[in-house]
Amino acid sequence: MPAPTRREFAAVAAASACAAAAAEPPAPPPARPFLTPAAEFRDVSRGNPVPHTLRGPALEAARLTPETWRLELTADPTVEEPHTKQPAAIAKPLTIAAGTALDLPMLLNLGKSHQVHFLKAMQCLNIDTPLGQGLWTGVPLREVLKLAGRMNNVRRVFFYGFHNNDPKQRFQSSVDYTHAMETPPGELPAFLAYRLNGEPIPLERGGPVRMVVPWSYGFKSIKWLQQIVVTNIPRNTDTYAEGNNDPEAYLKSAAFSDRVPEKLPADRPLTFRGVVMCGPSGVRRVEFWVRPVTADSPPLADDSPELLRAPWAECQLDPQPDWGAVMPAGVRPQEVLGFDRTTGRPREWPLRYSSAPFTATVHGLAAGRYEFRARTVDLNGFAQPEPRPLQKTGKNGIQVRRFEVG
Ligand SMILES: Nc1nc2c(c(=O)[nH]1)N[C@H]1C(S)=C(S)[C@@H](COP(=O)(O)O)O[C@H]1N2
Ligand SMILES: [Mo]
Repeated sequence: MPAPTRREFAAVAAASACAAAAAEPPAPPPARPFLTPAAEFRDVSRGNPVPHTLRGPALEAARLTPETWRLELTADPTVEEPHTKQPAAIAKPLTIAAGTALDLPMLLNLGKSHQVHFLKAMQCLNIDTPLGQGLWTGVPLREVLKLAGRMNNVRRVFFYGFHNNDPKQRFQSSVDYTHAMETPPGELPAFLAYRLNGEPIPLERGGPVRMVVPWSYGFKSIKWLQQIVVTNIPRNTDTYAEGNNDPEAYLKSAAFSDRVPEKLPADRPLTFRGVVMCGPSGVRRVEFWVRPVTADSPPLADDSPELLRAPWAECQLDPQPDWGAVMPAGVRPQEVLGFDRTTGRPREWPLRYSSAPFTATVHGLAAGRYEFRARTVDLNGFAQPEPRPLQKTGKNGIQVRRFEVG
């Protein structure tokens, strides 16, 4: 068991804070910063050695310093029957050998006319709670693809980052050509990020340059990005698919409740916390249910009749933060995608692809054992884990927090 973090004990801290107050408890203070400091993201990195452990000359040889970083953009020569009869072709490949690879000053220069900012919570498809939430800044992938000039026979865009010379260690992902090039209004583009929370992306988070695919789970947001390969292979060949994951899954809306101490005090309001992740289906509300149990109550499945008929009650989303204070210096809220150009407020809340904290305050629980659950109801009216209960398309099982009162 890892050591409990500050956040895991937030529920009890909030509960005692409420106990100190007289009648109706005030909203407890936020238990997590709205933007996760870059060093506090949970890390999911493959490789031996993991790229962010490289130092000095090894780091330079890996081209992972701002000065040595290069991005190559090439065409995949693969043909394979029956689906790929002609290989992809581009007019102007960007390669280290020809001295045409993109370097960081060139990418930052492209940012002068095409820079985008937005909030995204990074979530691993196989881990329930988001790893962290950041304000990411960079250049849309389409602007980088345009540098290659005219393209032919391109149906997908593969990309991968630094890995050592063992091809088995390559961690590759992709998007289709249409998603790379044409962002529907109101949607967010895949982009090459070079800043996180207003600072250069640290090596640990995949800097100098990381791909960020807003609508997807973390596996498409390739760290230490160095290669983009356009291809005429129409299939998804993402490395993550080898783990039986659906590599085209987009983020699910889901509520994730914080851990709860085993014992909670009686005779006072109890405040439970969590974070809601907002996928493209949106979040109509977050609900909770406290179920009395005995020590040997069997687990309840997410689709059991008792759970589906339960008296779920509404959770409170925390008030939106002070956007001027949350944004790093130099980033105005009105410039952030998803925010209104004039008011500087998010156009929807929770904001698509980001996460927001919620609380549930429970009064008058008698001594005994209980389970706490929280779930989302999306804008279609589907209650978590519907409409995609398959966990390999994104983790959205309903968490069960057992505790004892008194
Ligand atoms: N190059 C590279 N990029 C990668 C990975 C990796 O192992 N290597 N892991 C991916 C996965 S599965 C996840 S969930 C996220 C995690 O991002 P984080 O470590 O910044 O939290 O990075 C993604 N990008
Ligand atoms: Mo992941």
